[in-house]
Amino acid sequence: MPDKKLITRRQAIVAGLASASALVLPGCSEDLPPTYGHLLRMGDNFTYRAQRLLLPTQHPVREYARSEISSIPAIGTTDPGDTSHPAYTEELGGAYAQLRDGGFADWRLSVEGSVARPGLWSVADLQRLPRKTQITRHTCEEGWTAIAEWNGALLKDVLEACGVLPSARFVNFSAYDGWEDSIDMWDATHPQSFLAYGMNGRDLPVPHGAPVRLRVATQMGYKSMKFLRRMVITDEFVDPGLSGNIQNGWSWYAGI
Ligand SMILES: Nc1nc2c(c(=O)[nH]1)N[C@H]1C(S)=C(S)[C@@H](COP(=O)(O)O)O[C@H]1N2
Ligand SMILES: [Mo]
Repeated sequence: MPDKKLITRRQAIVAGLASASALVLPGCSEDLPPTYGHLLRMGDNFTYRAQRLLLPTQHPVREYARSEISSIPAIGTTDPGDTSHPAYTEELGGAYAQLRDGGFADWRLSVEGSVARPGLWSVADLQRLPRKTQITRHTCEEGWTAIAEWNGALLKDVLEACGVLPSARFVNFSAYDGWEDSIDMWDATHPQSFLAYGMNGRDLPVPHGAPVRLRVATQMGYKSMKFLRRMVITDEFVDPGLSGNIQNGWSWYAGI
């Protein structure tokens, strides 16, 4: 809703900085974001904790008008079912190709872990939840940004429908190109975190993550995982190792 007056995250950060004359980051382990025990990962601690201190409530990121939608390049895996793709495996890529050829009618998102009702979600199941739309800016670590409209279900609504347990702290995602990543509950329940099945008013196309991708407006583009396969809710951080962002030298936490 671009015409609605919202306090943007930027304004909130400025306000937070102005009042936080002494920004102390206490060493309470509960606040610690996960790291991989790697020296370079210490930056995660700082950005994560500083953002959580400055933005204790889930301020929305800026939304745009339809006229501001730009063309968004498809980055990384453009089709996990393409046998020539370096990430292709028969198990994942082959399975994706079959689902793609069937118009994703057989696609199911497996929801597991710290939920009262684990299960398999089809696109139609997600479409039965309230359909939400956001026009937000996608920011890639490679230096480009683009504005698109995303249509989908709030991740929060999906989690609630699955009966997420109070002990749950992380939502872990796996994709058909073998990628694994996670976000914390704060970002997962943010009002602009979507499981998107549509883009610019159409079904989500394959290069952009069909049939369903994560869309996390509060973090850099690489956190918005495409080609979703599995979603595991955990009480503890799960380190995906080389299947995660560390393979690219990217931080686990990439708040913007
Ligand atoms: N599964 C998967 N998700 C992914 C990627 C990828 O290669 N595989 N690339 C990420 C990166 S770096 C960016 S910038 C965005 C790009 O989204 P787009 O291809 O829709 O532009 O997807 C993110 N999600
Ligand atoms: Mo990216």
